[in-house]
Amino acid sequence: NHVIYRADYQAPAYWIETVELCFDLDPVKTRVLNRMKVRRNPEVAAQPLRLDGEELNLARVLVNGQGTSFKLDGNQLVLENLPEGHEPFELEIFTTCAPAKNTKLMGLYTSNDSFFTQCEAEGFRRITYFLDRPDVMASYTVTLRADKKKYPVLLSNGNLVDQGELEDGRHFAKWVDPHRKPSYLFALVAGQLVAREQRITARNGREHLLQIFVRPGDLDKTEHAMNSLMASIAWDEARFGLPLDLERFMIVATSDFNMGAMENKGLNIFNTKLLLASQATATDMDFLNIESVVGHEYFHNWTGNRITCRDWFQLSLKEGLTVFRDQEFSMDLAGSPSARAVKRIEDVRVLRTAQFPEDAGPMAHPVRPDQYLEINNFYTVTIYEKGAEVVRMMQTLVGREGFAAGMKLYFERHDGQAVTCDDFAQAIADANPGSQLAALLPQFKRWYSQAGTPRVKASGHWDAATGSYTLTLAQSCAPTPGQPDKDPFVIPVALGLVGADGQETASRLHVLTQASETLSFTGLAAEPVPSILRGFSAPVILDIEYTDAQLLALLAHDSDPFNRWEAGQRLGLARALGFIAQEGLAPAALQLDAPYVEAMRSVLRHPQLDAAFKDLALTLPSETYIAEQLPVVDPQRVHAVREAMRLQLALALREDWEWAYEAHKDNGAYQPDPVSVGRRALAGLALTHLCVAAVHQGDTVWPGKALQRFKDASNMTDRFNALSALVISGHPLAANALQRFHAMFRHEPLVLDKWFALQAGAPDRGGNILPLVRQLVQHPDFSLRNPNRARSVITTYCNANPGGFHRADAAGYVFWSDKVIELDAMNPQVAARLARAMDRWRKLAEPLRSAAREAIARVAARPELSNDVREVVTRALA
Ligand code: HT7
Ligand code: ZN
Repeated sequence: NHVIYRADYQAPAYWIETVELCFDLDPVKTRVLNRMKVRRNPEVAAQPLRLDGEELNLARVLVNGQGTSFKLDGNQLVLENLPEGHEPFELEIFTTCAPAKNTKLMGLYTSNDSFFTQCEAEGFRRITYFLDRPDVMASYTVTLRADKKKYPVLLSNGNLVDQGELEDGRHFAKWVDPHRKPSYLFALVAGQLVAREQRITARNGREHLLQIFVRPGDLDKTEHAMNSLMASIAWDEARFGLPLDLERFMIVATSDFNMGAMENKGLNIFNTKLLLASQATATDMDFLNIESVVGHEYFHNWTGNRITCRDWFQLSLKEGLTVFRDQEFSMDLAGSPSARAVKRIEDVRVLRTAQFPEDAGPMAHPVRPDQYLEINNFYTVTIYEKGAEVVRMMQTLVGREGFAAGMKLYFERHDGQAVTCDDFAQAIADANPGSQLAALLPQFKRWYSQAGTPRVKASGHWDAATGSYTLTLAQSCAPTPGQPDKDPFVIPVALGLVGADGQETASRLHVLTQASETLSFTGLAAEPVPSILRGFSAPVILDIEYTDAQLLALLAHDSDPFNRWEAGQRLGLARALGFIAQEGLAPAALQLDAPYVEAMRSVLRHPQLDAAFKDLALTLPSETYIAEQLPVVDPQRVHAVREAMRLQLALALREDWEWAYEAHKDNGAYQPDPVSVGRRALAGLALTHLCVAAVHQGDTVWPGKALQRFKDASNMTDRFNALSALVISGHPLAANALQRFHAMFRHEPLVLDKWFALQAGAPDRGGNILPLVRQLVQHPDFSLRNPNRARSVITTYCNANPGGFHRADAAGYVFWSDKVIELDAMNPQVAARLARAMDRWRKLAEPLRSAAREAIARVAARPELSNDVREVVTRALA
């Protein structure tokens, strides 16, 4: 229960060379025999061996076959009388644990009568006593014994070397992992599972068996995941020269899982939500997420597993790099430049709506943090998404080929090791000696050490007499907890100058290193419009005072699709902020100006733009993003203004939405390719606007069409979009459709999650959502124990429904505190994530701010809180 500091890192005093684990699996009492070959680390002063263990019953400890004295010190087993010298000795530990009681879902647990493990970050210590830290890499041999009828499939990492029958209807399987690994990559699975199998031959001629294990009824939903896995294997070989290093690569799905998926060596374990898909049950978004997460976990096989983290402060070494790799994978699969841009825009949206607030709030931390109380709290958008942006900037600075060369050097130097973020950055720089990255490496690495989102203020000056344009870029970064002052970052700024006629007059990458720098452009015929931070070339906030005319020009002409989209967002954002600030303006009375509406119409009707881009461009900035731009937030007003703006767009573009719907709602064979996905998304957006307009006008035609679409749809995307249109518009037909939807899919847990989330996230009308959420948590299909289900209702309501959550009567906050406390007793990780819904409470307008503080203090006052939740609420109140 104490803070851990990066600066305190010390190499382990002992190495564990081999581990032989033998499990007698039983839900109530599983016996674990752990036989290790251990030796002292000659580089560290002699000291007792301290092994981590949590919620274990210790039965026996033997050293070289003999009983030995030991102490239990908190959660550690301490062995003092160990053999002298540096020869390996055998340490045997026998413990039991209770998987069925394990509601934390860390360590060994049961779910639907099967056994699963989750060991990252510190779950292995809940299975046996161990040096549970990533820099201790060992060779594992695992024997699983269990009742054959109940658990016919017995899996662990590596290769199956033996299996057979035992007495009393039990059987066994023995697995040997040919690769050394840290304990967090250990996994076992046992249960009644079936597999989709695929044999492949890699480029180098090696044969591999790919298997995806699921519950028997789910086999028909594994084709997409298998295709994604094969695509991932091919991509990593082609782009980075990294082949599959295993004879057998297995993925298993479980419906009880704290996060999305886990990259255990050769035995990935996935949340069913990110593995199972059929056109009848999964949306396009699900298909895309599965592709990227299957890729992500597979890519960890090299970036994370072959080269792992020295300590958990280096988490972004594997996560930032692997997110970067999965983003590139999805972009490469998407194909066309426009589809790549759509993916980039989606990734940036996540960064700006989730990571920027994190970086501005009480949990702000550097990409490589300096301290933590609970490591599980640091699986964050900063470590993952901002970490990926840092890697992306490296690629921008050294070029794509230079980056591939850097990766090659990284593996040449560090394969099989546990290393640091410094080692990675050094390898990329050393492989590119003439690059700006190499020249600026110490300064560049401030991205790892300084928290907070830098701001770049851009101001242009046009001198008509000389035909020259100067652009001044000035950077700053606000204080974050523990870091009052920041030094300048290295900021790659991709920029261009766009003429009024749309012609591009300049395009370059400027690397900003000073607090302020001025760039000059000469020989220009007319004042240009600057297009700055193209492709979102750095994770910064760009402050620039554009006129509407400049933004309209960029929206119409910018050759950079990201900034084209960004111009439309800035136009919408400026209007939203203007309406919010206008005191006395009732949202119902607001009027969108004709130039903006016409610009949106032009995008929607544009003959060349892709539907997917149109969908993004016509979607207003989210409430969360709008709120982040305000010093003091009244979420109700933000919600009301955004809703009113959407209604205006719905009414003003009504005929255009009708056209868009009819032109894009094709019913061809279902394919989750970028073009079809974009068409369905735009049709869905159009249908929502048409229903919103219809409800306002008291017209029933479009809600009726939406209901028909809901009934006739041949895939979940169209069906769910139609249902959402009814729910979002608040049309009375929504109730009937929701009921039917539930009846149709009552045996499909992942679809029921959607049903719950749609309702918990629906626009609030007169405070109706909280009572509905209270009903939903009483629904027979609701369960707090299942993380997916708990998140679908509670996290959706508290995190993704600001209008419904931030109630004047503070009842939303009371609900939040009740649920955080209730959840914390069973699953601290899930509870702590929910606790983060209050991160930005200091920005709230009174009386919400005081009410929020009171609710957080109520949670913090509980004496029995987990470290997970305690860290979040303590930081929030600090
Ligand atoms: N590396 C994995 C992280 C993860 C995890 C961490 C803590 C607790 C449960 C967890 N499940 C998965 C997933 C990834 O980033 O690939
Ligand atoms: Zn990962």
